[in-house]
Amino acid sequence: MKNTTTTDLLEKQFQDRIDRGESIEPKDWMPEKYRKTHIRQISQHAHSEIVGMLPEGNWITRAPTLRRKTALLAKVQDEAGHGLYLYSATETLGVSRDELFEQLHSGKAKYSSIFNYPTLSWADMGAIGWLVDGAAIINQVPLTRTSYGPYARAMVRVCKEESFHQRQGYEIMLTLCNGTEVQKQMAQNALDRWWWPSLAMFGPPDAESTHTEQSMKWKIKRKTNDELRQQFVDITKPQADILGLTIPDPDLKWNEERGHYDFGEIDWEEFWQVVKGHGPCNKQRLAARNKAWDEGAWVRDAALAYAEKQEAKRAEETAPLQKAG
Ligand code: FAQ
Repeated sequence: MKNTTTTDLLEKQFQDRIDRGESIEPKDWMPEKYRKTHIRQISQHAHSEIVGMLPEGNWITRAPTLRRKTALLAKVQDEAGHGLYLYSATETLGVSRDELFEQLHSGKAKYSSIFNYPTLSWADMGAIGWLVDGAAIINQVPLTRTSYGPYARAMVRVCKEESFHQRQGYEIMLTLCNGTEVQKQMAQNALDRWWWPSLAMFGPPDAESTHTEQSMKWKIKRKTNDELRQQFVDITKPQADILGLTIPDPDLKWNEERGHYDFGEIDWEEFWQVVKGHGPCNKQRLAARNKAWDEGAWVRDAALAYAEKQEAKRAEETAPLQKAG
């Protein structure tokens, strides 16, 4: 009984801190569910960045020019960096990186549905930058003000880099759309394939979202899935118009009364199939991550052996000093 009262009080003080807009730091008291929700969301985000390298990595050797290749390489490396900041942020909550890797490699962990779709042409590099990074920015800018300090700080840098990614993608689309008829067709085809998965990427509708209500209270999420999805549609439609491309949705129309675009129904059945592991590339993505992990074993072993040698050397050097002291 006494314990429950103490926990209630702590939870109230915690909620008051959140309501005042204070940042929660790793050593602060936090409800267990707050800690677990963060481990879940930040690690899923980290896994998404790491798996997200694969669809684009597929095109590095086939980029059409040296300039495109350099930009794509830099983008994919940035994604690795984002994964690492996010794994570090997750570790501050008391989970080890090895545990997180195990969850990803065994298929237990979720990562974003969007990365289970194939990249069939060079135009997909444009569409991913424009749409997927565009969606990521809209989702992640509010996360720079999320209540957990290490996550919020990681997101500041991530968002700056995502902004470059979005622009390089849009520029690829613009070049293709100003090119030959066949190039414009490639761009349209990429838009047709990536549009709906990009909308689904924001997560299930608010009414069906398990975590939104609590996450909004704790200011983990600053906007709901549907609010962010609407913002994405409103920003992206005029960008498609500039490209001269058609968004593959006959129901997409400006609604004067709402001051937003109306849009058609997302295929949620497809979304859940992909989330449950039955998307076009889920098996391929997990196999590629496991292969990279296995083939990288010698690097981890070498780094560990080096660290142990350095440690032994330091111990040897400080031993006489300690004896003298
Ligand atoms: N895919 O109750 P909610 C990027 C799951 S990074 C798979 O609404 P929540 C950069 C969800 O986990 C992209 N699963 O959940 C890049 C939950 O399952 P659980 C990743 C999804 O957490 C660009 C269940 O459905 N971004 O793109 C998805 O409140 C280009 C119920 O959902 C982030 O992770 C999905 N799309 O809201 C890299 C941002 N959506 O865990 C390379 C941070 C939902 O109970 C190239 N995360 N689920 O088993 C977030 O903002 C949130 O976690 C949401 C989901 C909005 C993704």
